Amino acid sequence: MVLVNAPPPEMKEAAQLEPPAGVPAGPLVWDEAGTGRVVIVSNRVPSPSEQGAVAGGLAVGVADATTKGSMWFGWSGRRGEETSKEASIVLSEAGVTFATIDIAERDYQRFYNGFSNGALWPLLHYRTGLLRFNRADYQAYRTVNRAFARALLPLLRPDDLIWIHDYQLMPLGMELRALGVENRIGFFLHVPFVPPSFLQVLPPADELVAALSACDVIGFQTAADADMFLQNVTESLGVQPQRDGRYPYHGREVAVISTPIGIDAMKFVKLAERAALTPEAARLQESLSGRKLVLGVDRLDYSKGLPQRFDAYGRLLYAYPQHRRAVNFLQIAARSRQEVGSYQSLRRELDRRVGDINGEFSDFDWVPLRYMTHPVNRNALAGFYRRASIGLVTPLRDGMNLVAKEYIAAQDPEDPGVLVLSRFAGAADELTEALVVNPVDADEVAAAIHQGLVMSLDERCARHDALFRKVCHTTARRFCETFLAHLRAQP
Ligand code: GDG
Repeated sequence: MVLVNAPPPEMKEAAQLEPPAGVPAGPLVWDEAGTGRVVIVSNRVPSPSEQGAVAGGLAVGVADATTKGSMWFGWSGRRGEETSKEASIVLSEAGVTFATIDIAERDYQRFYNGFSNGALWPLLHYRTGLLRFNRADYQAYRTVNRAFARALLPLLRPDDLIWIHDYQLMPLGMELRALGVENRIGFFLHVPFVPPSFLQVLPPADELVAALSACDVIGFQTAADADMFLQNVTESLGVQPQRDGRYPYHGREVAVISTPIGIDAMKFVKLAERAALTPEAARLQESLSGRKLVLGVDRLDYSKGLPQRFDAYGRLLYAYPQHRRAVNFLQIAARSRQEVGSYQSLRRELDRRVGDINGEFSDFDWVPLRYMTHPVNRNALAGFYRRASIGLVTPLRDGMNLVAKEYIAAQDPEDPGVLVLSRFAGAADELTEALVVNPVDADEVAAAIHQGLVMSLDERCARHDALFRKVCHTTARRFCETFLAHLRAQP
C-alpha cells in the first residue's frame, strides 16, 4: 500500500530560529486564536525541574514542543499504595500545566515492567524471543489506562486537542471514548510497528488495534510503520483502508499518517557551541591526548545493538591496525528499565564484551573502549558529540533515533564528524548522506568507521551540510505542528 505523507491542511508559515539558507521555515498552528488547548498525555511526565535531565527520546521531542497554555498529563514517577484518583497540578514558569498521578506499586510492576516493557516493547522491535506475556500483566495495563482516563476526564475542556503518546497508552483513547469524551484524540507511536505475522503473536493484538482505532489520527515515525499498522487494520478488524491511509471505524474516520519526530536543531547547535567550553569537554579533550573519538550514546537497551557495535569496534581494531592507539571509543549507555530481566542480562553481556576488547587490545597507556552506564548531563553531552569524529548510531531497530539528529546538529560545520547510521533506524529514511550500515554485519560497520576516520574534509563537509539541512527541516516543532494540523483537520 502506498502511503502519502501529505502536507497537513491549514498550515501557516512562521519564522524559525536562523535555519540554514534554503531550509523552509516551519509552520505554526498552536498559537492560532480560537483553537483549543493541546493536552499531551504520555506515560512519564518530567516535572519542570526534571526537564532536560531525563534520558529518553519522547521527553526530548515533546518537551521542545510544549508551549504556553498547553497541558502535559501522565505519571509522576512516584509509586504509591493506590493509584491516584485525581491529578496533582503544577504550573511551570513557561505557562505549561503539568498534571500527574501516582501509580499503585502492584499495578506499576505489571503495567510498566510486565506488559509495556516485557511484551509490547520487544514485540514492536521485532524481538518475539524476548516477549513475556501473561494475562495479569495485560489486565494491569488496561487498569492503568483506565485510571489515566478517569483522572484526565475532569481536567478536559470541550475544545481540547488530546494527543496521546506511545505504546504504554494504546487503549487510552478507547477508555476516554467510553467515558463520553468527544474531543479530537490523536495517538503517536514513537517506536516501530510490525506486520500482522508479528503482532498476532500477542494474544490481545486485535483488541489493541481496535482500541487505537478510537482515535481520530494515529501517527507513526515512518511511512513503512504506518503501512504495517494498516496491514494490521485489515487483519484484525477486517477493514480495508483507503490508499491515503484513512479507514472507517464505529462511525468515525480514522486517519493514519507518518511524520518523523525531530529535535530543536538551532537550540542544540547553540548548546553544542557553548558546551565545547565546559569543564567536562575540557576533561574529555585532555584525556584523549589528540586521539580521534568514536562516540555512542544510547539508553542501555537491547534494541540499540550495543553488543554488535562492540564487536564491530573490535573488528575495526583487528582489521585496520592503523587505528590502534589512534582512536578511543566512548559508549555512554544510560541504564534504563533495570527491573526487567532482559535488561539485566544485556548489562552482564556488555560488561563481558568490554572486558574482552580491552583485554585484547589495551596498552599500558591506552584503553580502546570506555563504557559508562550512568547518564551525563545534556550540556556535556552536546560537547562530547561535537568532539567526536564518528557518531556511531547502530540500533537493530529504532522508531526514529534522536541521537543521530543531535550528533549532526552538534558538529562544527568547518570540521564536522561523520555519522555511521543503522539502516533499521527510522532516521535512516531521512539521513541518507550518513554512512548507512547493517548493524549486524561487524565487517561492514568496521569498514564504515574506517571510511569515516579517513574521510577527506571536503566529503565530510558536503555530507554534513546535506544532513544538517534535513535536521533543521524536520524539527520537534515541525513534528508537533504537522501532527496537530492533521488532528485539527479531522471532522
Ligand atoms: C524513543 C524511541 C525515538 C541518552 N543518553 C543520555 C541522554 N540521552 C538522550 C539523547 C536523546 C534521547 O535520550 C534518546 O532518544 P532516542 O530517540 O535515541 O531513543 P529512545 O529513548 O529509545 O526514544 C526512538 C524517540 O522515542 C522519540 O520519538 O526516536 O526511536 O525508541 O535525546 O540525547 N541524555 C542525557 N544524558 C545521557 O546520558 N542528558
